[in-house]
Amino acid sequence: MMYFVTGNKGKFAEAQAIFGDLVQKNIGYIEIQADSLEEVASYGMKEVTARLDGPVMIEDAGLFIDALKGFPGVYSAYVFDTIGNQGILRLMEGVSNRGASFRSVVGYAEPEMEPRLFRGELKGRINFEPRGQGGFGYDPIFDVDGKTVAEMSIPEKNKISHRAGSMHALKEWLDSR
Ligand code: ITT
Repeated sequence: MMYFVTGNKGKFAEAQAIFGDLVQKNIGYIEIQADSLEEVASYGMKEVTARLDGPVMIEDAGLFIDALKGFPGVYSAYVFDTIGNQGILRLMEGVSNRGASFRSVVGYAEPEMEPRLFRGELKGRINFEPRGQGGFGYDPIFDVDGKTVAEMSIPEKNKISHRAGSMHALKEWLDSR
């Protein structure tokens, strides 16, 4: 059993398909204003390990758009909640370089253990219009080889995604101990 501290149901469903025995804790933690997902996750780990007794995981993710020099990056949640996918598409109007990546950093710790971080990345392209009903967040505008992530099932997304990358890295580390 492991706790996953997140308020995001889509993330939890994807993580559960990877780990199985997972318990969602929607208790929140402070996401500091920092330059990297790693800093946000490290700081978050301090807070959740002080509050929960047991194996615990958090995950910080973001969308990094090449032509926007990595924006929205660490501001992805705020940007999604304010301008959303339509706002991103508007910022990308007339931009031919559509390259982008989703990045994920997982933080993990057990009591008395120094937290560890694991990373994953998915490279793709920003679409010209949203497509698909699955996934969450920026998935409808993020295209991988002609299909948006929102057009993928959870098992399909979990074969390639940033989150599956970071979580499988954690899983491998756990299995290798
Ligand atoms: P937590 O409670 O786990 O922090 P959150 O939704 O705030 O949930 P993040 O800060 O990690 O999660 O996510 C930043 C933003 O990026 C947020 O708007 C997400 O919807 C979006 N996002 C994260 N992972 C995504 C994915 O796999 N596909 C599409 N959008 C994603």
